Amino acid sequence: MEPRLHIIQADITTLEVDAIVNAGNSTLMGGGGVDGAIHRKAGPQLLEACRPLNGCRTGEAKITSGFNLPADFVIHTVGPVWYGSERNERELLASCYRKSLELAVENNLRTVAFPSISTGAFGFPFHEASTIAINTVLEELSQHPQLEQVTLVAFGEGDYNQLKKIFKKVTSTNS
Ligand code: AR6
Repeated sequence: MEPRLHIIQADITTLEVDAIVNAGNSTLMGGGGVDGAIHRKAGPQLLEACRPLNGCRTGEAKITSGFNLPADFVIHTVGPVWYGSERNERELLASCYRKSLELAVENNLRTVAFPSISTGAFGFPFHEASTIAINTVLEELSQHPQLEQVTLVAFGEGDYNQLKKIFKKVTSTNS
């Protein structure tokens, strides 16, 4: 078991961590879902901080301050839209988790929380996305001892129960 990987059910905008990850779109100019919730709570300064970033490619990540959020920073990433697995969606999703954590390490951040990237409006199947998220975070934790805690945040109870089950399965297969 990796004690630095946590799974919780929460509204990610309430978490007091060094950085929360936003599942945005390539404009980084806001949207619905978790993106909308993060911008609402952070306040309009977040949009102003995103503007000069000139968007973000799918699978990449960029960082801003967290403004009115309890989190110090927001790491903005863009998950792939699910087209049925033929457009490199799995690799792109893994890249979101990897690049976000690498950016956290570059900025000396130690605690990071992720929503379930791409599983809402972008339609990535939850089970598969969760398996990719867990495996990629475990790989990054093993490479970066300075990361103290990475939290995978499920929004609803159903997602939370599913995520916990997938976590148990993945970690029993890996060990
Ligand atoms: N806290 C934690 N998780 C949340 C929250 C929250 N407050 N709100 C939603 N989720 P989505 P995507 C979960 O659609 O699929 C936006 O318009 C939600 O239950 O937010 O990557 C962007 O601008 C789901 O499991 O992101 C993009 O255009 C997960 O967050 C597009 O949607 C992701 O759902 C990105 O789509």
